[in-house]
Amino acid sequence: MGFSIIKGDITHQSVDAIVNAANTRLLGGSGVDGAIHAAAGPQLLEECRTLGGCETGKAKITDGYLLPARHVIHTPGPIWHGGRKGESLLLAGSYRNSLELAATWSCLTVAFPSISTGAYGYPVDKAALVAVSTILDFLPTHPEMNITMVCWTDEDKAAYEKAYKKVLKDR
Ligand code: AR6
Repeated sequence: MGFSIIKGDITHQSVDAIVNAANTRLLGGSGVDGAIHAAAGPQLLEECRTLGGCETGKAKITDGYLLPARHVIHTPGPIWHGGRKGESLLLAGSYRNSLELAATWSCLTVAFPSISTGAYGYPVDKAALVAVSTILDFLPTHPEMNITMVCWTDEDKAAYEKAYKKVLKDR
């Protein structure tokens, strides 16, 4: 089963699909969304305009244009409101729906950023547990896929590694 955690820039990943931590309008933004649109070029926004937005926790796919990645899977993660507004289920939905869309499009290599933990304020330790357990639940039914968490900082990478160890230990 392929799961790894690295530090890096998701716009540099040569994979079948990178995932974008988008918003429900799917028309770009700051953070990783801004970086992906900047690297993909203006055609990405043109295609996004045809999609009609996306619900929180769901996912839509586009071409990767000038990116080394073949596709971009856009998913709006939840905004953190303290943890009692269904945030964890919505965040799990973002990971699971992105992975199911990737599988539908025969993507074997998929790279995720740390969805919702920037502008959307989801505490990274909590988000990492949701992300890792959702990915590890998905992988046994898709053993051909390789999934990478691409963390922007050393702190984020440490949080995902810690979550990975905890999820493995608790299974
Ligand atoms: N590669 C990998 N990770 C990155 C990169 C990069 N190039 N750039 C930033 N990150 P955020 P969110 C990390 O705020 O919390 C946007 O405006 C970053 O350090 O990008 O889901 C959207 O349009 C953080 O760990 O996404 C939405 O409106 C992680 O990516 C809103 O922000 C996610 O931070 C979404 O907020």
